[in-house]
Amino acid sequence: MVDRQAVTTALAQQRIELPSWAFGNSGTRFKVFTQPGVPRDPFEKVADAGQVHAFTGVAPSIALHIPWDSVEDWAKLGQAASDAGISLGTVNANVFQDDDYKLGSVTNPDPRVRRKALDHLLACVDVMDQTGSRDLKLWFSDGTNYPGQDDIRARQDRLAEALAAVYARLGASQRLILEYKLFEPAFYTMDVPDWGTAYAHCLTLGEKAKVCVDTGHHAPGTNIEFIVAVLQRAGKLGAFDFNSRFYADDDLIVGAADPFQLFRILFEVTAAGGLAASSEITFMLDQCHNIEPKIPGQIRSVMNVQEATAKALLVDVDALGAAQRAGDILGANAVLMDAYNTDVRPLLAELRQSQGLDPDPMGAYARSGYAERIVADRTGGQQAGWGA
Ligand SMILES: [Mn+2]
Repeated sequence: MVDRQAVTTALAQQRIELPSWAFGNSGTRFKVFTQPGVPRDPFEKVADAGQVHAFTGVAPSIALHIPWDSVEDWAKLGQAASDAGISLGTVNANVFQDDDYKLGSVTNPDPRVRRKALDHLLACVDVMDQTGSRDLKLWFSDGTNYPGQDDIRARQDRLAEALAAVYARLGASQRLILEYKLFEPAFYTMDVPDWGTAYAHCLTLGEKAKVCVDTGHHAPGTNIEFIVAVLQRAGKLGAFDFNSRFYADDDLIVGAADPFQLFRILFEVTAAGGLAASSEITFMLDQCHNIEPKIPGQIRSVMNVQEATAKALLVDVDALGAAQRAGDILGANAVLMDAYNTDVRPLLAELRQSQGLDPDPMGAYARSGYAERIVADRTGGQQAGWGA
C-alpha cells in the first residue's frame, strides 16, 4: 500500500532550482527572438525566479552563471533574492565563450590558456564563498573536431590537473559537480562526453565531486534511468539538469517530449531515497524558452517535475518487490504503469491549497498582472540574453 501522507510530505519537501538564464532572451544559432519585459540584469532575473517560487512553492533558489550574472556586490544580489523569497544557488562556470578557448579551455594545448581557464574556475569558488552557494557546476565545451587534432590522453591529463586544482580550493561544504555531454560544440571528441568519464574523474577527486546528469546530453535511445541508478548507488549523483529533447540538446521544457522517461528517472531517484532530507541530489532546470513566455515556461516546468515525482512516489514498491521476487513480469510492469497512469493533478492541487497557494499556478500567475507590469516597467537598457 502506498502511504498517501508520505507522498504528500515528500512532494512538499521537494526543491527545484531555477536557472537564471531561462529568464533571459535565448534562441538558436539562427535567431534570438526577444520578448518584452525580459530582465536586464541579474536583479531582475532574481525577481522573476521569485515569481516561479511564489506560485509553485517548490523553487526557492536560482542558479547563477558566471560571468553572465556577475555583479559588483554579491551581498546585494543575495538580499534581492531574499526579498524575492528565494536564495542564490549553484554557480555555473563559463569557459566556452572566449576566443582563447578555440582549442579548449582546461584541456587546451597552450598552458597560458589552461591557466586562464583555471583562474576563472577558481574565481567562481570565490563567488560561492560570497553567495553561500554549495555547488560549482562545471561543463566543458572542450573537445576536438578531427581525428589527430590533439592527443586524447594528454587532454584527459590536463583536465584531471585542472579539476584537482579546483577541488583543492573547495571549502568543507562546497562541491564540484561535473557535467558531461555527448557532442557539441566539438564533434569528434568531447573531453567529458559521458557519465563514465565524469564518474572516473569524480572518483579520483574524492567525496565532494559528483556527477551532473543533464537529461538532454545523451545519444537518442540512451537509458538515462539506468545511468541515474548506477550513479546514485555509487553515491556520485550530485545534480540533475532537467530539460527535454526530441533530437539533441534541445533544452525544451522538462517532461514535454517524454513524460514517461521523466517518470522512469524520478522513480529510480525516489526509490533510492533521492528525495529524503539527507539526499544530496540537486534538482535543477537547465532550459531555454526561445519562443514561449519565460516565467510561465518555468512554472510549467516545475509542475511537470512535480507531477512526474508524484507518480514516481505513487509506485507501490511493496507490490512491485513482491512481483519482482515472484518473477511476475507483467505484474511488476503493471504496478509501475498504474502509478504512471494516475492523474496526480488533484493531489498536487490539494497540496498547494494546504500550503496557502493557488491550486492552479499557471492561472494564478496569469491573473497576477506581473507579466504586464514587467513589460511596462522594463523599458530602456539592454535585455539579458544567452551570452550576456
Ligand atoms: Mn546542463
